[in-house]
Amino acid sequence: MKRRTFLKLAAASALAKTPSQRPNIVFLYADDVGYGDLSCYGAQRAHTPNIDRLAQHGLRFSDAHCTAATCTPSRYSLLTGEYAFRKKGARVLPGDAPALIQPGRETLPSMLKRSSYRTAAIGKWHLGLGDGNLDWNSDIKPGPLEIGFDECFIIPATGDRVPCVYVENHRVANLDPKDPLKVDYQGPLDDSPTGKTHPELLKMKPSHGHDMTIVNGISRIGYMSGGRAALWNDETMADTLANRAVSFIERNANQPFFLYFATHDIHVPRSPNARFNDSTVMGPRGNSIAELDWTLGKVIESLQKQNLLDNTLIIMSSDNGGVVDDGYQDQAVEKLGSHRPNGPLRGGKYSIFEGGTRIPFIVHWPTRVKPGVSSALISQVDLLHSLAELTSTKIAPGGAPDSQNVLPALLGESQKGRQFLIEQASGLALRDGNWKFIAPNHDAAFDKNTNTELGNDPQPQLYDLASDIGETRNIAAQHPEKVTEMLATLKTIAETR
Ligand code: NG6
Ligand code: CA
Repeated sequence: MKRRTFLKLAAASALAKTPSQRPNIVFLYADDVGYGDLSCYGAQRAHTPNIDRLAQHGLRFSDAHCTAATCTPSRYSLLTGEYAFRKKGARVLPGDAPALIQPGRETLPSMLKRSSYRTAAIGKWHLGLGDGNLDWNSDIKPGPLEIGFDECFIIPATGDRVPCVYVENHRVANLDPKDPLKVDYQGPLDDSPTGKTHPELLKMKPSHGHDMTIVNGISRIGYMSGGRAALWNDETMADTLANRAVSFIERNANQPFFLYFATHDIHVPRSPNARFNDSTVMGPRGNSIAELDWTLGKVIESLQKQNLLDNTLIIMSSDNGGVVDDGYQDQAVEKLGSHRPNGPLRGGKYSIFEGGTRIPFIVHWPTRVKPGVSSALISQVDLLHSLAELTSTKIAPGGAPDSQNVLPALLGESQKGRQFLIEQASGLALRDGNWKFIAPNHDAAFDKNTNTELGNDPQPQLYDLASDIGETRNIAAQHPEKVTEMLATLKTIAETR
């Protein structure tokens, strides 16, 4: 190595080691938590003291977004820095879907890994595993380890989809080879009772769908057989995942780490631990919010114990908006009372209205980020570029095409985030500052199962969110020139990268 290059490298690494440049990074990804579900976002019937404290000592965003109104596409965007509508097949995946993110792609963990971060994925995955013919009894790959995570302990898909087992690195955890695990989404693998044939066996009944293999008295989506020793326990899931997160933090206390911690809470089936039974008056949905808050508390406690809290950048967010009845009779509707999962926003999970993608987003980093509230328009797709900027890491050529550097907004140094943002549900919408344009869409306008206003309309919709955050007045007819302009912008962004 030439001397000059060496000196340059030495200088770069000295710089890189200054504490403010290389914080530990914890991304706590809650599932289905809506804009109005946390007390720091106005909830009255749910109390989230740990999350509130994070917001009180950190930066709380009022206009932050996941890229889509469901899980898989949002997570895809967060990890790749690419809008999910560009990726064929990036929709809610079955539990036996192949890996959606191909090894070799630039990802958030691979970028941080190049910067010597130790990386882990713990919790919900839902981005597919294997290359199409997965044998759950042998090595499960490609998966998180092939796209930049050093270790993982994951729920393969969702809590309500088979297989109901954890995968640790390349293997199903606790699998007994004498009881092989099989998964099928086409039909039953044996004559075991299902939710459909034996509803009397269920402790939580479905309200729609979810009537296939029964695990722990809860029928799921999809069929599985075998793997009995490996089955998870829904009621200790939050504890199991929190323990894994704490262990990762403890083991890596002496070097920068990136923890992608994706909770099962508050997705269905909502089966929080019995110790949260009286946490709220809203039944399992409310009590799952309490369990989520407890989980964050465990992470904070561990960081404090390791003396790492001051130099850890914690981001807490959600993968899509809130939903009440998402397929089980869990009293969520009956006990909701005055609680508004999506606060003042219209729609929710699955919807192209703001309730679909505008979600809680809190940034906490005591040595760098001043407490406050930010109205900057930012998206989870921007984290890859922004954290590359923060850690002075180069993004691989062609990587993260839709990710913008919003670091100044993320750190509270600027109130300006992006100008434009595409929101995705069954169709697309465009934000241009406070303007919101929803492209004409002939899909159903309402989902009876979940009681959701999906926001689809064959006519163009235009809203001014500055005066109408609830998207109640379609002013497209009054502003034809704005409609034309925004449709053109949406097309340009969607068709180019
Ligand atoms: C839907 C499921 C819903 C939930 C969702 C994915 C039915 C009827 N509904 O298809 O319960 O699992 O998919 O949620 O099966 S997400 O948060 O992972 O996107
Ligand atoms: Ca979700």
